[in-house]
Amino acid sequence: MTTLFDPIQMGDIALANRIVMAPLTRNRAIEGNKPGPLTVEYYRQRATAGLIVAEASPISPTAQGYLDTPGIWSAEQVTAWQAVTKAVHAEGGKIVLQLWHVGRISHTSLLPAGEVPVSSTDKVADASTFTSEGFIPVSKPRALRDDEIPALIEDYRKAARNAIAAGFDGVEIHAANTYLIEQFLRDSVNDRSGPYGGSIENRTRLLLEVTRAVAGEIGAGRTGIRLSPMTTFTAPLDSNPQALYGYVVEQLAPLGLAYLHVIEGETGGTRTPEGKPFDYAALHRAYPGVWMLNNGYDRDLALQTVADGKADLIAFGRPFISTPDLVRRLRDGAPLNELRADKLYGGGAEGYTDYPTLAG
Ligand code: 8OZ
Repeated sequence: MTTLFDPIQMGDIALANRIVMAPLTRNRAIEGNKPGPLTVEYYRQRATAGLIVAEASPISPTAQGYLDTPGIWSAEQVTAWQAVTKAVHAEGGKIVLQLWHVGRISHTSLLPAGEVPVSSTDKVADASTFTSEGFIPVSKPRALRDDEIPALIEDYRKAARNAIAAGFDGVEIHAANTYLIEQFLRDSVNDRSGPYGGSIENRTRLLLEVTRAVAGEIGAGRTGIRLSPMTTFTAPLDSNPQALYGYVVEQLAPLGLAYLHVIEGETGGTRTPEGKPFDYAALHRAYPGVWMLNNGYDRDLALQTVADGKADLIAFGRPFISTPDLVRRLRDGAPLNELRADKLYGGGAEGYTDYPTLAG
């Protein structure tokens, strides 16, 4: 029987166990949107994870939507990330970077002078973002023109190349949590006509073009994707999530990707939103590759889910923030540290690198 603690080959990446640190925004980047020394230490402390998915990282200055997130567009950022990947590899860990474009979840004050957020639509999101002025409503976006899409895809390709130059084992394309790619996927946001709007096929086109570009650049075996069919973070659900995400998975299935990462239910919230059923097992049946699940897993559910073959990998978010030695604690059945929720976003070492590990 397979357990959570067994190794697994995931595309080109060999993992020591099936416990994944989920991508987690912590807003502790230093000047130039670079990971600093505290971030090196934070990931080093968590390197016993089978895989770390490093936090969502904007692929270009225009892709940013929150204060102090670390980017992957500049040479300085590549150098800064090298310290992170080196530290994780020295501990025997594996680490991929989540490639992020926020789309319309941004504010002009976070963008290069004169720019507004871009999206599939020019409709403003009913959402706020964190800026130097605190939490404020997002700016009205402009709809990307079809002829701007090739440059956008080029930004993803360059970011993937940069991630490999920074020493990452691969990348995860962030197609979840109602950011840019999901703003194209869902008919609740995407009001375009033309090749990127209308049918499910057209709304999925951007995701597939990005995926092929990234996989073509760094190898499919180093490319993963994250999806969140039922998350309503900054946008309503699609009118037919089962059909939309069923098509997405069917299209991704033959590409030979490292893994597919699916958030069940509402990201960071309930796994089973009231009155909103979704058949995740149907997606899994349609996907032949490595299957990662996330959201609200505890030890028992994670052990059972892997033992039952319902997932190959389980990603843990908040448990990995509070408990750097989560793998050992899960193995021993030891209790986890308490999360300091007031230290999640921004700040320094407190609630970031000062959580204790078990002695001995
Ligand atoms: C929390 C705060 C800011 C960003 C996501 C990247 O939801 C995020 C995020 C989460 O995927």
